Amino acid sequence: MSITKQTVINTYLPDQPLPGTHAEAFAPSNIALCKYWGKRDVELNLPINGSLSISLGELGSRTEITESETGADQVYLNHELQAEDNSFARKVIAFINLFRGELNQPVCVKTINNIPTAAGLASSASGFAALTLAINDFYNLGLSDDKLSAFARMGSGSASRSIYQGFVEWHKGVRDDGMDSCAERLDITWPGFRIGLLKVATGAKKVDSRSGMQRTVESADLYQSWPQQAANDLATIKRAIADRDLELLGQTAEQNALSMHATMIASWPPLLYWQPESVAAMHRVWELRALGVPVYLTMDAGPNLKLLFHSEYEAQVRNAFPELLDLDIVAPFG
Ligand code: 2P0
Repeated sequence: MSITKQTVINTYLPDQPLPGTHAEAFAPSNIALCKYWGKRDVELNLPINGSLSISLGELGSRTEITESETGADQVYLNHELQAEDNSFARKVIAFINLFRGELNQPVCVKTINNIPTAAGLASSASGFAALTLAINDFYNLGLSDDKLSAFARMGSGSASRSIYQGFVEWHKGVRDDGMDSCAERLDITWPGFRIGLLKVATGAKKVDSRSGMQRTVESADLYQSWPQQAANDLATIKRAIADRDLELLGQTAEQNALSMHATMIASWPPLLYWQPESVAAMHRVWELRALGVPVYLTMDAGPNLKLLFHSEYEAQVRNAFPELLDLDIVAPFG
């Protein structure tokens, strides 16, 4: 049986957290170049494969924790007070409960996501990372980066990577308590690296990634080939980053993303996050490549595309995708 989150946290926390007064933290969103898809432990969000991402600089979540002045917990999202039974508020308070133990101190938690709504990006990674950083500060826990990453992972797997900026590798780890399943920043900068956030379709998805990946693991025979491919792709992507080789990075990331989607499509019931507009945008990427512009795509559990390219091709990419607004092209190294 799986170890519970609470057991893990109790093992690694000071006996009793100190009551706090104020804390504020920011964490970036991230886009996986080698994807996390499938868990070996659902309770602790322990992945079957390692993954690697790029953080999105100033795009992400800012979370503030203060003492509640009303005597009850309060949760705000983008300046709006959330009802107690709202799913976001419940997740935030459940996560805080893991850390505050017997401390009878109601808190007020305010989260602001500055991810452009046009980009269609999920915010659970940056949200749980910012919340973990703020909790560490608020209760004076003094946790190491490894522990912050491992604890953020218990909120949402991809949040383990959002503890850091730049290129980040999440080690899958082998321990039952998951404390070696944490992320690490790669010591590499690449000023010309660009990510285009291309929103091609609107509307909430019907199957969230959490249940989507579980369905894939349980029902897709094709998933059997995924862990080995992900391990190979991870190694190739690390090499491509070290060599600043955009073509090798782009090819591997694109094939990795489409292979992940192939495992989803091979699930039962089938899981296809693509919309007709997604497929049309893929063809536009491939046409642009055929014209000699090295631009590559990656996609997560949704219909939108993320484009990977070098700054010298930004004008051509903008021409081919006029719907990309200024804020939708991210320069993760400034
Ligand atoms: C990733 N995704 O590596 C992959 C690619 C979606 C597709 O991480 O259940 O929200 O909270 O651990 O982290 C989205 O999954 O899932 C995700 P949980 P999470 O970015």
